[in-house]
Order: sequence, then C-alpha cells, then structure tokens
Amino acid sequence: MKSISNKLASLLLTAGAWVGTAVHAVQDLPGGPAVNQLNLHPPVTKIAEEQHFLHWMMLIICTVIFIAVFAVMFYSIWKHRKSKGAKSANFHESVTVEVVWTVVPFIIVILMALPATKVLVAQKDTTNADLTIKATGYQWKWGYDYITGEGEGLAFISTLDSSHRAMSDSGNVSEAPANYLLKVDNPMVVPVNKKVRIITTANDVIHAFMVPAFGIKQDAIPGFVRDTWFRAEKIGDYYGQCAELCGKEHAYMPIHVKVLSAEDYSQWVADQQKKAAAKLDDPAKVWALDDMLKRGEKVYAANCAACHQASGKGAGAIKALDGSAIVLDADHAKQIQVLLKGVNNGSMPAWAQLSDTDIAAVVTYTKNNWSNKTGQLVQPAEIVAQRGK
Ligand code: HEC
Ligand SMILES: [Cu+2]
Repeated sequence: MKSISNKLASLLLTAGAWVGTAVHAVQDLPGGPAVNQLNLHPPVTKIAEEQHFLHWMMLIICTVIFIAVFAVMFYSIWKHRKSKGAKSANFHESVTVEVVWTVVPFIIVILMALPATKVLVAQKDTTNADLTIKATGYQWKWGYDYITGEGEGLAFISTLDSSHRAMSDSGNVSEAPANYLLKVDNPMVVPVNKKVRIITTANDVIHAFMVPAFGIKQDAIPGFVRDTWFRAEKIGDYYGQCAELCGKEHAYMPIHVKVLSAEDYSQWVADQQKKAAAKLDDPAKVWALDDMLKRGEKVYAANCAACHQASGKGAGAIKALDGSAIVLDADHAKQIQVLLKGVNNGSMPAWAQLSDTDIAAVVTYTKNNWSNKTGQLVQPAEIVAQRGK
C-alpha cells in the first residue's frame, strides 16, 4: 500500500514537472493550435464560420433538450416516489401524447437539418474557382501543383523541417517552438479573398488534407480525385495536418498555407517562376564532383535523412547507406534503379519525381560521403538513360 502511494506520488510529481515545462515551452501559434485550446480554431472563411455556428447551435439545442428531459424525469421520480404513496397513472394509446412526441422532435430535427444541409451543399460547390491547386499526399509529405489561375504551372513538394523531426525523434522537446512539427520548407501560398479549389489525391496510401481555420478536410485517395475549396478572408499563416490515422508518420506531414495580399501573391508567383526556370537544369550538363556533392548534400537532407539518418546508418528495416554494397557498386545503375523505382513495396519510396540532376547529385553524394569514398561521379545523363528501364 505504502509503495503504491509512493509510486503514485512520484508519478504525479513527474506529470507535474512535465506539465510545468510544457507550459513554459509551448506558445499559441496564430493560425494554428493554441495552448489549452477548447473551441474550434478561429474561422477565416465563411464556411468555417458557419460550421462554428452549427456546432454551437446544435450543442445548445441538445443541452436544452437534455436538461429539460432529465429535469422532468428526475422531478417526476422524486415527486411521485412510492414512499409518498404515489399510484402510477395508467394511460394507453394517448393520441395527444403520441402526436406531440412525434411532431416536436421532427420539427427540431428539421430546424437543425436545414441550415446544416445548406452549409454542406456550399462546402461541395467547387465551381468558379479563381485558383485550382492539386494536393498530392506522398509518404510523408505533400506535393502542390498549381493547375489553373495565377501561378499556373508551379509545382513543389512541402516537407516537414528536418530539425523538428529530429526533435521529435530525440524526445527532447523542451526547446520546441510554437510551430513545432508544423514548419515546412515550402508552404502552399494563396491570395486572400480568392476562391481556391483544392483537388486531393495520393501517390501511395490514403492521406487527408485538413486546415481547421478554413473548415476544410478532404481525404486524398490513391487513384481517385476529390476536391474541396476555401476563400480565406484574412492574410496570415494557417496550419493543418494530414488527418489520416493509419500509421504514425502522417503526423509528420504538416500543412502550412500562407495567405498573401493580391500584390504579394503576384510577386511570389513571379519569384517562383524565376526560380523554377533556374532550376530547370539541363540534363545534358556535365558536372564537376564538388558541385555535385554540394547539391547532393541538400537533396539528401531534404529527402533521405528522415529515414536513413544524417549519419547514413539507417535504423531497423531502413538499410544503412554507409557501407551499402549497392551504394559502393561501380555499376551506377543499381542504385539509380533503387531510387527511380523504390524497393520493398515503397518502404523505400520511389524518387522519380526528383529532377535528373537532383537524383544524380544525391547518388553521387551517398557514394562519396561517410566511409563511402568511391570517388564515383554520377551525371544527370545517366539518370535520363535509366528512367525508361
Ligand atoms: C520512408 C523512408 C525512406 C526514405 C525517405 C528513403 N529511404 Fe532509402 N530505403 C528505405 C528502406 C526501408 C530501405 C530498405 C529497403 C529494403 O531493401 O527492404 C531503403 C533502401 C535504400 C537503398 C538500398 C540500400 C541497400 O543496401 O539495399 C538505397 C541506395 C537508398 N535507400 C537510398 C535512398 C536515398 C538516396 C534516399 C533519398 C532520396 C532515400 N533512400 C530515402 C527507406 C527510405
Ligand atoms: Cu498522410
């Protein structure tokens, strides 16, 4: 008994200490979660506002009904208890009671269903969008393709900041910033007050695109196309997550939507288009080893380190690249094929979406980093040659 109460006390102390540090470290994130948040996220779209209204309206109606029904019930039980000599009344087939208990709930249900249906239909109306963006779920990141509207043709991948992932893996979150596990390299950027249609799909498993402040949540299913929409009414940063439950890694593919003024958005589009043009490397270009290694290091940090670790040692089923026979092999095709096609049903994902130069760079990097001092240099042209095979 004593030992149990001791254990309990120490458990409470640890919990207390944990809550204590957590409260110090974590702050509200505007557009994202808040500390001790009880209500839904502050709405930034009409739809989200209406969802709030529905949520509260129904909660209040249900609470009023609950209190009324239970008050009558408990009062009756107490008032007509047996010790007072109460005799139960006997009334069968009272038409009045039956009509009342059918008609009243019917009216209440209609009162709740009408506004709910109106919002539901509005949520589904993705017509006349100013901008259409395809959001593709990958294990474990989002791909955004600007399909129509201003910015058409832009496409990029949005990945969790690797320092946040490292923090999560280490379990030491005392320094966690307010945007912990919500910081990405490339946020989705959209203009304010414009209707944005989001088309969702996925490349491997089911994902779900959710941004609470916009009141949107849509499954992203491989081989299917679904859509949703929002019109953000306030400039700012808004955060969401992949809301699919199956598999812990969905927690590491956050969504960050940056809402800009019309002018800032146009500026962003112009900048992106310039960058994209610069990135369109000539796959025929012949690279020097040093430049390739520098580029490969970046590609590795952004795409591979989450699984294979910065040390190249991997972990568990994730094979080490440091010392791997495939990486060391003088036949470059072996590793290039691993990257283009993936292995083991995607447990090592395919990277065909990376550019030829990026793949050549990361292959070169793994072949010359850690203890892998092969001196081998892989050129983009080799990737081009391997793509069709
Ligand atoms: C989602 C986790 C994950 C990511 C991200 C990932 N890999 Fe892998 N990788 C694996 C797993 C798991 C294996 C082992 C597959 C097997 O053979 O079962 C593997 C195997 C490999 C192999 C073969 C190693 C061998 O000796 O068989 C190479 C090469 C490789 N990965 C390179 C890369 C590169 C380069 C990147 C970044 C562009 C990368 N991987 C990103 C999970 C990942
Ligand atoms: Cu997901």
